[in-house]
Amino acid sequence: PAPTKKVQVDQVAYAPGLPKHATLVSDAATAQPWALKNSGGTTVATGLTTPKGVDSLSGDPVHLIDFSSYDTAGTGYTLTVGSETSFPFDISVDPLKKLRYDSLAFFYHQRSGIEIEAQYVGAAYARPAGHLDVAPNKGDTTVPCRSDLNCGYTLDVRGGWYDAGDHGKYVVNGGISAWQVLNTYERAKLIGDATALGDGKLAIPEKANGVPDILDEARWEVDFLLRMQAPDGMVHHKIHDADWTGLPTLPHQDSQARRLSPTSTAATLNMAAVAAQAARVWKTIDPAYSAKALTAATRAYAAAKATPKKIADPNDGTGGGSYSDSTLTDEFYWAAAEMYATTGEASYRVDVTGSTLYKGQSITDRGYDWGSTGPLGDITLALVPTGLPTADVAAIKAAFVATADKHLNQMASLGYPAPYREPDGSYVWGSNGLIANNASVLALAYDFTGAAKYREGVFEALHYLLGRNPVSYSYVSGYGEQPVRNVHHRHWANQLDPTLPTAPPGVLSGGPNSSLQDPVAERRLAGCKPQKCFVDHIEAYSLNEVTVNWNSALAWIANWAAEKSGS
Ligand code: 9MR
Repeated sequence: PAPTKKVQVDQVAYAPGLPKHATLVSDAATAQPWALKNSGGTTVATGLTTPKGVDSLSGDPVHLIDFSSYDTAGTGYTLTVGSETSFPFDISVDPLKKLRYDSLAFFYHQRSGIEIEAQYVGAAYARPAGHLDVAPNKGDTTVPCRSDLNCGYTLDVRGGWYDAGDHGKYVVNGGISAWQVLNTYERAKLIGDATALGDGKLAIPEKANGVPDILDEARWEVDFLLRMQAPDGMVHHKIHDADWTGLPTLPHQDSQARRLSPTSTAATLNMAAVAAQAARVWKTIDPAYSAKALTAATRAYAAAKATPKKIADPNDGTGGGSYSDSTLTDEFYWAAAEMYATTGEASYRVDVTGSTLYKGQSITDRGYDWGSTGPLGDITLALVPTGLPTADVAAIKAAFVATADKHLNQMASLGYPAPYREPDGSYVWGSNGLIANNASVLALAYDFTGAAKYREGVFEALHYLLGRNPVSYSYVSGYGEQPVRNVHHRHWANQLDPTLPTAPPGVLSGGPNSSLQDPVAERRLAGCKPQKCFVDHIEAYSLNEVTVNWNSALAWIANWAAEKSGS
């Protein structure tokens, strides 16, 4: 295990002009003196800690350190209490300017069906194309259905992004990720500032095609989602290996058979939602593509309405994740919202306004993820001008603001504030993704109200992810003094093979998971408190994997925070 600090800080940076908080681990009952030192070791500010008792999510006895009063930009600051010193950090917005692009760069690395070129990623990360039916690959240009299905066709489902450390491609997870990348752009364009998201900002093959790179990257996934549509309009839930491969295995080395799992209503609605969003985003940029996406979305939406309860098998988890979800009210609402926002058609409007989730009934303080997509529809309806009554849109925004208030209330009681709560107090698989998504709820509350406390909450969440947590890790690779280095990934497997790289900068680890769902977690973490259920180990796939949906959440908030920092 890596050493934990007694003075826990964001190991990357605090933004000038915003509150600056750190956490002292100490069972002293009284306030302790702290000192902020600059890179030369000179004390530039001092103060007293505030004892807060034993923290519920970490079990640590904690004190709050508030050094907000010091606001001089610089690098290499440290906080000291007695003989304990924090990792160094900056007071600066510069790291955010980099993180906004590094977090998006992740997706090019995850591309299937295309060579990853050294000119964009450096020699260590370059690799041949995966899954274009070049031996030993057995897919993905003519993929049959699972043997028990006999669907009578094969599909060309090349392309898209690999989900995570594995080589599966799952519609419901790829879909929300593409949506979130597209929403990063769409939100900036509609109510923020999209100038930093233009063409030429990312190192990808499409960087000089006149189209914003963030859209080019998302299109790689949207194209794949469209390919997953079956002849009847339904969408296959996923395509992945027949059996799990070992670590390391680069995509082009994978010799497993590839199989389509059955179509599902969730995947069909998910594709409908994203394709409808894509039709809107590309309407003027590429009208033919926009029309193609809308046709696919329309067919998918109709197919889902005709087959409303086809649930993906929860036990279909060999060689890939199951991503099964039996509650589809939220997917129906999300898809209807996207179809309506894009087309304005009355039938979709009826489906939106008739949903039990309408007017802000889907957002909770747990947040949203691949199985809970209603809030994505809310975000679209709150941002994109539609013909819905102003009062109804206001109710959606108010629900986000009320949820953001709940986050702030809970964060105020925590030693390591993070906007996320499960009803039972646990932390689940991908807790960092949920935290990042809930940070976007705080960000939207700021967009809707302009109240400073919500913006501060977003940065507090970033501080947790970047090191102000009880395990002293920056959960973003390449960022901070002690970043995760051994994420679960079949290429970035340096821990197992020193000739392979660690993760490139800007990749978010899944983070603490109190359910201990892999052998390393079981062995090492029995009895852990939720925020402490973490090890930086490559085999700890239930703690330290990386995925497209967690990085899309990180990219969304990093871009928002960079925008709000004037960069
Ligand atoms: O992120 C998924 C999480 O919500 C589930 O609890 C977990 C177990 O089913 O699966 C996670 O997704 C993994 C997927 O099944 C396979 N690819 C890697 C994903 C991240 O670990």
